[in-house]
Amino acid sequence: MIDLHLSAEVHAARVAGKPVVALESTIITHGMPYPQNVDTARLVEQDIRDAGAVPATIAVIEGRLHVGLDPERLAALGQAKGVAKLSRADMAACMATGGTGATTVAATMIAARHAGIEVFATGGIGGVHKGAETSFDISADLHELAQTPVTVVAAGAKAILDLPKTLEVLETLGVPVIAYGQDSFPAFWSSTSDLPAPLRMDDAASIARAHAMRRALGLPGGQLVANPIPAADQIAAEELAPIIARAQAQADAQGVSGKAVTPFLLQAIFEATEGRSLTANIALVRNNARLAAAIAQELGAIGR
Ligand code: PSU
Ligand code: MN
Repeated sequence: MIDLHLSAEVHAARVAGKPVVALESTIITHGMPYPQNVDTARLVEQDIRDAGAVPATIAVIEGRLHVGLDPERLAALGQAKGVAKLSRADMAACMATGGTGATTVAATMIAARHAGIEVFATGGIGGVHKGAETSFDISADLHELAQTPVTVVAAGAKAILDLPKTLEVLETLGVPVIAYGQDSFPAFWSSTSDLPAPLRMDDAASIARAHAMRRALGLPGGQLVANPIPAADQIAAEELAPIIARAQAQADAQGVSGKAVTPFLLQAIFEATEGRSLTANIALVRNNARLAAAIAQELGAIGR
């Protein structure tokens, strides 16, 4: 029933029992401008190979669920206009109607589980938006983390969000939030925030063991690994705060809502920082890819 297509590379990895790391595609279609989006996607894939694992970028193309995109499909997706942004709610409908769409964190987790991939790298997960008490805008990514057993490596949640509320919801949903190598919860473009992370681990092996332990306990959800952006690449939170506030005010004034909010804010911040937010975003995704590859390898060593 599911038209699943594995890239040759992912198929070979499966046969050989090599570790695989899932990658999302919304960051390509909605998170970064062309051509940096395609360049970054290629670099991130190569980072994973260099770290000894195999990348599987996920997207729905003409109804087919692709796990691993060959370079031509990746380049085409990165230039295509009006690609749908697929989350848990719309992924099946897109596949059923032969549509094309990029997968968010939530939809990528669903696809990864279906393909037997347990580790996934992205930039930052979606979360509770500022003003959620009136807009009710809470990303489906949070609920997915509570349901789908995939370890997601991100640089925390995007700093455009209400980070304290995002952590509260993750706690309510029983999602482990593990800061990597530090006590504070990282804030996407900035390596630290004033929020303590609920858990801390300092090596990939511990994260893999915790993943395997959840599996052994039969717990349904995944883990969020919050990996700080390298200090040299970060933008100070104090510098970003007024820029984010202005972007949010623009979004509110223009009545931006639903799926459009996150891409709108990222674009406004890109313009206000003259591209520096994108440079930082690229650095943090690559950093996350390397850690995810290490976790996938450790998980492979543990076995099932
Ligand atoms: N990480 C990035 N850039 C992005 C995203 C993540 O560095 O654009 C995307 C992911 O696909 C994530 C989505 O799932 O933003 C969150 O969207 P929303 O807030 O509408 O759930
Ligand atoms: Mn939303």
